[in-house]
Amino acid sequence: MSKKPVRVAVTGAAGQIGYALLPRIASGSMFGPDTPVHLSLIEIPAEKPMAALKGVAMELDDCAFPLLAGISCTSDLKEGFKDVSWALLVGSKPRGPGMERNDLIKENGPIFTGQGLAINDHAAADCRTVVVGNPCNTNCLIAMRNAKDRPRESFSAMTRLDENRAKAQLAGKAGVHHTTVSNVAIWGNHSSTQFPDFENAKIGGRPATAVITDKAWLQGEFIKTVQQRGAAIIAARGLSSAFSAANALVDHVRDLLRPTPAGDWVSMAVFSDGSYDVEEGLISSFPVRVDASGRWSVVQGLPLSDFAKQKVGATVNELKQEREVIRGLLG
Ligand code: NAX
Repeated sequence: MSKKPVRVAVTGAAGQIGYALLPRIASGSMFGPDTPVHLSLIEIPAEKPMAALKGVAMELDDCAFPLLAGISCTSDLKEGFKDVSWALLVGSKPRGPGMERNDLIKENGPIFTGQGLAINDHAAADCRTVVVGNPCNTNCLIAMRNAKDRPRESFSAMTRLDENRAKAQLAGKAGVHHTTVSNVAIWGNHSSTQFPDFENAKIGGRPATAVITDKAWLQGEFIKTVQQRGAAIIAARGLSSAFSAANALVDHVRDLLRPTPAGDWVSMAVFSDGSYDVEEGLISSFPVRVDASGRWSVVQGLPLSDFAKQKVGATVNELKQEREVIRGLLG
């Protein structure tokens, strides 16, 4: 192994997304076939998750992945985030029976206070943090605000699964392969208020609205299907999305590591600079481009109809409400 291994922390590593994600990282899907990785796996300090984590590490050993330089397992945040260049924050508590969304936000918020502080103090100087654990936009806001010495640009939350879901729906309706669908932006919150933007999407290089002329479907069923896809998977499988979420995280990190193909964009939730009237400082999903030096910027000047503006406004309002629930955690 001539290259220095990339150190990657994964929280919630014994969970179901972790189980689908770790072999993808260790086999080279995330950082490429020439880049060795060291996995720093973080779980909560309780017997069951730590035992499960041990089992996951044993399975990783048993794969004998050529790129896997090492594995460490811990519940200590200082140790877990020490010198990592990537902090993938997947772990959080699932919503319990009868629990309201606001209860979940209050329950999970403090996790991201501690993790933000630990990343701030112990991660490598170039560390980039990606939040998956829900509510991921608001958890990302908490982590970013608590990592006071870190650049805000180094934080993002994952809406790539929503983008991929939207692409699959548009391709299915148009009867084409999903690789011909491009320029799909997810706006706002990773929740059932998100706006999957069909107005600026393209299919085979043409406006999606010229290929799919069923406006009622685009404005109705399409949006609802993407917004509710997570719930539909739970209803069908009895468990929430796992390998599709892991796959989207692989896509998200790769999107940050290479220049975005010319003319296209990717969706990720990043801090708002006020673009498109999204309040400055919120973590909102936008169409984003990454340049050759690895810096992202929000794509400017996309036209949004009154319909789209109303949808974006609604999802941004939800982000503001979530921020009020955890305002005390914002450092
Ligand atoms: P699981 O319940 O299978 O696993 C979560 C793991 O996190 C558990 O092993 C638990 O012990 C651990 N954990 C909890 N608190 C922790 C803490 N403070 N530090 C370290 N580990 C901790 O959930 P899974 O299906 O893996 O989903 C993980 C998160 O991803 C959930 O919050 C889920 O809602 C969210 N998702 C986000 C998606 C997105 O697109 N942004 C899509 C998929 C998924 O719903």
